[in-house]
Amino acid sequence: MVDIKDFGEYETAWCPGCGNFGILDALKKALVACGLGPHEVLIVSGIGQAAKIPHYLNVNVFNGLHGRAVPVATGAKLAHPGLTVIAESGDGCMYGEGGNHFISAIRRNIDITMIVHNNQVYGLTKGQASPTSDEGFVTKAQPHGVYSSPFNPLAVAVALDAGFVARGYAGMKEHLTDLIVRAIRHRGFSLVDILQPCVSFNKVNTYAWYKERCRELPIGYDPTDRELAFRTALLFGGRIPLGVIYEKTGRPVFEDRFTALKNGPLAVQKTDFDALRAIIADLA
Ligand SMILES: Cc1ncc(C[n+]2csc(CCOP(=O)(O)OP(=O)(O)O)c2C)c(N)n1
Ligand code: SF4
Repeated sequence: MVDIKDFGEYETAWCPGCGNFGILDALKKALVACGLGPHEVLIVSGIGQAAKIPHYLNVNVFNGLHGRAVPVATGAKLAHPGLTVIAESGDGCMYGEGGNHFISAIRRNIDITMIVHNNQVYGLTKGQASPTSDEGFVTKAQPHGVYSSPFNPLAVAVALDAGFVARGYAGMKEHLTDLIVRAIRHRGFSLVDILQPCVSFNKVNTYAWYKERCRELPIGYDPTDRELAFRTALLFGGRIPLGVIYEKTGRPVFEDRFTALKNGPLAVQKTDFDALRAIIADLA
């Protein structure tokens, strides 16, 4: 049986009080609840404070370039569909540098779980605005306040008909654990956007700020109602709904369309070098 200790305990480089700690804890608990052993899980990240998460877990890991977690996760899932593949990074990494990959993964409906630590700021590089920063947010790099309007990942995901769209909060660990479990179990692309206080560089969206606003979705909320999901995804400010905002099953999953995978995972298939040489010769 899998135990939380199997995922290890490591010293971190995060500031005391950072929301990343709650997310790491919830993730470990979710993996245990799913009964997944470390060898069955791959976590891919990019660059940033959130992207250090695989350094602090005993699982298969790949820490790549800024914004490139999703393409690596996609390749890994195609090579080995039996793995539980999680792409996990910050809002800058996933929605800024990796924004187009986010959109493409939803359109493909590849069976990966995307976990985004959304602190509405670039933490690692000391507090510049990120794509989810509110308009007017003042930073050292944006002394007159942010001019652009914020990117809304949930509304974009619902608009693209993503199969599973959820929002959690790092300060509500049990609730967050349940969301991650449901996201991992969902077959197809799933997004868990997690509100994460950055105690060093975001002095607006603090624990107290979230406590006042974050509310679980009402009992009876129907996540299969896409119009309702879209309206819910637009709520941010006075009230912030948490939970599974949209869920849709039955969309074809990307890896199921690959004839090459009918003979088993690429990871264990033998390479046909003669066929490969013939293709290269044809291209020459
Ligand atoms: C292509 C590229 N652009 C910029 C950087 C510099 N950089 C490193 S981390 C980072 C911001 C990370 O912010 P976010 O993804 O929100 O994660 P956080 O640190 O807040 O967890 C930036 C801009 C980089 N490493 N590579
Ligand atoms: S800078 Fe912010 S995001 Fe980075 S470790 Fe510190 S509190 Fe966390």
